[in-house]
Amino acid sequence: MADREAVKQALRAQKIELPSWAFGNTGTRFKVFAQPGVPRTPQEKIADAAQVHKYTGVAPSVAVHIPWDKVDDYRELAAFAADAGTAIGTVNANVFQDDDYKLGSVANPDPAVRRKALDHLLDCVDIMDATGSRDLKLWFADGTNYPGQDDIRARQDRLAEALHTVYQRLGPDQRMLLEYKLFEPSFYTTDVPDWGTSLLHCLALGPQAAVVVDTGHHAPGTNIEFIVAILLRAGRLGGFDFNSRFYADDDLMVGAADPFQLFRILYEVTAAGALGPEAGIAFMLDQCHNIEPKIPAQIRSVMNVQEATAKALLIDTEALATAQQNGDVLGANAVLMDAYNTDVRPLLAQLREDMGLEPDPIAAYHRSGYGEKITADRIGGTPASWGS
Ligand code: RM4
Ligand code: MN
Repeated sequence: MADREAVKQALRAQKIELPSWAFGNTGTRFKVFAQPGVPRTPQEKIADAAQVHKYTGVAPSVAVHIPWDKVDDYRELAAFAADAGTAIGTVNANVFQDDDYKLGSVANPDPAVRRKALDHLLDCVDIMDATGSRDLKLWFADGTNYPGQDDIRARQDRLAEALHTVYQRLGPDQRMLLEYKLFEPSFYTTDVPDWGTSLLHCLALGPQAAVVVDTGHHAPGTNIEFIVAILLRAGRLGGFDFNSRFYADDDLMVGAADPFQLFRILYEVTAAGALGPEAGIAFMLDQCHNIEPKIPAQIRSVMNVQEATAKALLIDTEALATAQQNGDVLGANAVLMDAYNTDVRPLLAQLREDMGLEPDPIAAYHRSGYGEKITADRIGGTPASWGS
């Protein structure tokens, strides 16, 4: 049986990064529903993210998205984050919301557009230097809508060239994380549609490039934990963008649609010994809270990742190995299911008490009055939203 204290130690070591954009107003292309108290500035988003860390104790950084979180002075922003009790984490580049990018960004047939996109990516590395961020996360909307629209191989060449230039610009402790997504907004071809394409680019670039698995970016039925195992084996799993999907890129709360899948993914991580920070796996959330209140939704998401991780850590690995070795199919499966069916909430409540936190982070947040305070204080200004 897994040792409870060791499980708690491992859970303490896991750090979950929050997305700044989760705190702004978001929606679908049909409607963005405004919520009261939503941040109007990057600083207010960071303050809200700090609340999530305050009550969970395991979410000590917030990813920024540029230009949504554009400020004049990024050193100052990093200092602000530190004062608020958090830190700036991954820098996300945005080369998908400008009219110039209609035919793509770094894979665009027009060299002037490619240059503009590349300059933005290089600017993002400057921001990382100022904030002390380790990771640059790249997701490209690039692709085509119609057969014949552009040359598939030429687009890959252009993409590779841009990635190479950015890679050369990275400092020795910085990494490039390349995300993939099977489709949307491009419907015929997407330039980085899957982990294989991402991995090929990363392998060509060098050891500081790794793949990001956004759990929402796969076709229904994809065995994501298999992808995770393969990338871990290759030493090229850079991190996760966690969220839940029912259909496509839904960006719902992680662990909400399929907690069993999340458990299976985290089992691959724990089995590879890749939970702690030294393994360099970034556990990020990439979510939007369109109809639910944002700060409690982020707290819930962090708790969901912790619950799945705790269950993965509770797997009796010795019993599992024995059953596997003996070809005991049902026995091996039962070992996994025993762990999955364990109620880990008391263990996590205990862990929080050990850490000097309230056992129920959501209740503690509600009791704090922070939600009421931001609703009263944040009057006027423009609430942060998709695209700003
Ligand atoms: C993309 C991708 C990126 C995220 C944006 C908001 O679909 O998942 O990681 O930065 O959405
Ligand atoms: Mn993502």
